Amino acid sequence: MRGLRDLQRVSRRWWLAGLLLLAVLGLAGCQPVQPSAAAAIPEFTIEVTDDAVNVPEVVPGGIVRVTIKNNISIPMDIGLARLLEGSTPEEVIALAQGGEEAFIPLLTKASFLPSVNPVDSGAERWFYVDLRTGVFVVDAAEHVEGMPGAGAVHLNAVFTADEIVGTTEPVADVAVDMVDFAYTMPDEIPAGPQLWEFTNNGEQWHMMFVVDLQEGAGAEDVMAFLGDPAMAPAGPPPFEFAPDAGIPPIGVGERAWLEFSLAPGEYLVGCPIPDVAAIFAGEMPLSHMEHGMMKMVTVVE
Ligand SMILES: [Cu+2]
Repeated sequence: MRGLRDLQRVSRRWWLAGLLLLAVLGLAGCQPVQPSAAAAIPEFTIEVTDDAVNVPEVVPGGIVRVTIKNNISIPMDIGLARLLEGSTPEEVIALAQGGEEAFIPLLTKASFLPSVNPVDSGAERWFYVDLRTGVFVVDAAEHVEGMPGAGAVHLNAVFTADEIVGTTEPVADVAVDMVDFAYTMPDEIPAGPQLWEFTNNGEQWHMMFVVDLQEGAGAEDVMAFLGDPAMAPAGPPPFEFAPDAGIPPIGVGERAWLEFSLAPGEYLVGCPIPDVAAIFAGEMPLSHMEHGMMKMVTVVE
């Protein structure tokens, strides 16, 4: 979904964070093609073609494995959203394309599930997600670096999960509980492929970027680069976004499982989303990180 970018534009001082987030999003998601961990978990595929998004009209509810295939010649940003009560697929599809002004209304109409930005041409990505039941919108748009241009082509589909079928919990290696404004998760994580379970138990949307800090760098360095660009220190940032790690924003109450693999080292995880409660109150928002939603994590051999 485009919403993250729009959300970033809500507050001008966050524009750089927006750019950095695009880098995170480009890296977030799961490894391609992986044997099913548990045959009991129902699965379905969302396939993007030149003129349509193909997905079954009715899919199994509960915990499912979703595979996203991009069968067109350009990279696409592909995401899922749950319709909140009282909203229609048409309004959510329109708002998802509507840019900055549409973002706050979108927050009240839909809840985001994982997105993969981008899915390369010909590529396939997967994740587990708890759909529960509901009506869902798929939004696929041409991937762009930086801020999305107006009038980008979107392809959409709508599907429904009527019945809880998937009741098998994937076996998570790393459980991350996200609240306003903190992560509860282990301090140490083994290197190599790990299945991370993300649960948003907060009252706002949350995400996680994962940065690999250079020796001697700390959270304050990341904050300095994510804040007001006019105030950013000179020179390159003393950190890098970890490849294939992190999760784009997910809505309140959502759960998703993504596999990624980290090399040993010291990492900072954080949520740079602006405090939407402050935005609703007409105030200049602090970021969730500034409210304390970040944590140092050690990845061990
Ligand atoms: Cu957050």
